[in-house]
Amino acid sequence: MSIDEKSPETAPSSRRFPPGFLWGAATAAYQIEGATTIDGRGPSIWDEFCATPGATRGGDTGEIACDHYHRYREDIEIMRRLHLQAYRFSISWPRVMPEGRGQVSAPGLAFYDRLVDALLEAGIEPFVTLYHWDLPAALQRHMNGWLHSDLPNLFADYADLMFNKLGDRVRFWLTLNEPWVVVDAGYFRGTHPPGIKNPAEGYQAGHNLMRAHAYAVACYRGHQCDGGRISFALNTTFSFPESRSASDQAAAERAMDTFGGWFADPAWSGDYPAVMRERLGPMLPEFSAEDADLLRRSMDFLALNYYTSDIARYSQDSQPFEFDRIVPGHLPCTEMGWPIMPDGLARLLRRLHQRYAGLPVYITENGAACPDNADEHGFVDDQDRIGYLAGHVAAMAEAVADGVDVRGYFVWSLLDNLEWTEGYSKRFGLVRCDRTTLQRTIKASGLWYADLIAMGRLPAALVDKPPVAPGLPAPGPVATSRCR
Ligand code: IFM
Repeated sequence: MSIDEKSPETAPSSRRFPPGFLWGAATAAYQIEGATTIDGRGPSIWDEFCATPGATRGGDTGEIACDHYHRYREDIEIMRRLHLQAYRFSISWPRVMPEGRGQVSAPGLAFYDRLVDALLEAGIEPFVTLYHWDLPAALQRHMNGWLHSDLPNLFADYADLMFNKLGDRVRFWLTLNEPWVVVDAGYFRGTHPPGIKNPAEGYQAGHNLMRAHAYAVACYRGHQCDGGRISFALNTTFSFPESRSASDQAAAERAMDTFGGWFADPAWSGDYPAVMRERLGPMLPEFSAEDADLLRRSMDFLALNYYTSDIARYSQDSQPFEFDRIVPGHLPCTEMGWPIMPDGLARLLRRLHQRYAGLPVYITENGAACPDNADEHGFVDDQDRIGYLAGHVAAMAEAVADGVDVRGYFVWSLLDNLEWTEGYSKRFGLVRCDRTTLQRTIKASGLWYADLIAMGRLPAALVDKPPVAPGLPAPGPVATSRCR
């Protein structure tokens, strides 16, 4: 063992993380809680969607999920064994407000109260997401969900309830998880509830989501919680230009502006990227001056969910933005069919650092679905997941060494859980959750992560020889056959 293996202080800067850096794991309510019909919880759009025959793989639902609602103490004990310093979870809106407005469920609120207390007792910092896709079904049924212009106000009322309840103990808040996915899957492609395929409605829903974010942030700032910070979780990719041509490079810029920029720009500057305004015309709603004011600087930190990257190619036929997003076919993929591209993370972090200058970054999700095989004891030796995580942690360390202010990293996910329409067939957990007994077993990746956290810096081997290819696609033609 070399000297810098022994002490974080003497490790080279490229392998150290700043003091106070938080290592965590993330989950979401509908994916793990179960207990969907007890203690006054109302139905969410995901309960209703999963009940539709053929909507999810194998007809899987969140009815039981990991039964975290009843087993949260056991799960926190596991977090302690993993040495987690932070835990990101979401509140189920219909668990605390069964109809989404008006009546409040005391047992629902009490659950999150107990959860936060138990986390703090275990020395784990809670990061709370207010909306991870489980809209109260009543709001969809009676108000048409995110298409209703008043939904942002109702969301702010719900947020206010949670700030009042937990704001004395929770210091990190996320209003929305991945508004891009809500719009893309829910309103463009119709694969998530509410199952709409209408671009104009998609842009309207996205607009109301960002207004909801802004109103909740304004409400939070009104509470003046000491040291509290708020943002929303942005999912996006780095788009590598397919070639060095000016047209491909401009296409890559447009690909990034219309993905991450679509949601992060309004929360930074109060409006959508210029390319969206120019090319979408009246389909893109306008923010009122008041909404724009609330939106501007409404992220106290940048919360990034990163899984993969892509390649952009100029294409005149692809209107209105004139690019094709290409999935590189020559790289290994996770079980989701997502190419493994840690270098995209390093590049994206540098780009975001320049574009949203001064914002600290937390990587609020990163992880891999892998074809886990459990042995007779339920143990999973998931070296592929370790490789994925190690490559991305190394990429993050590289960005930190370049001056990007990254302050935390959360693995998606703590537990194997309901991967939405994929049901339980795709497993992201550091911890296996047996589908019959719900027994939890820490995987090899969980043990690896616990060691990494205990060391507080990267092992030398990771820097000298990253376990996964850096992931920069070679310029030139790419096949799309290996990854979906
Ligand atoms: O499971 C999801 C999560 O709910 C949101 N981000 C991506 C994860 C993996 O698909």
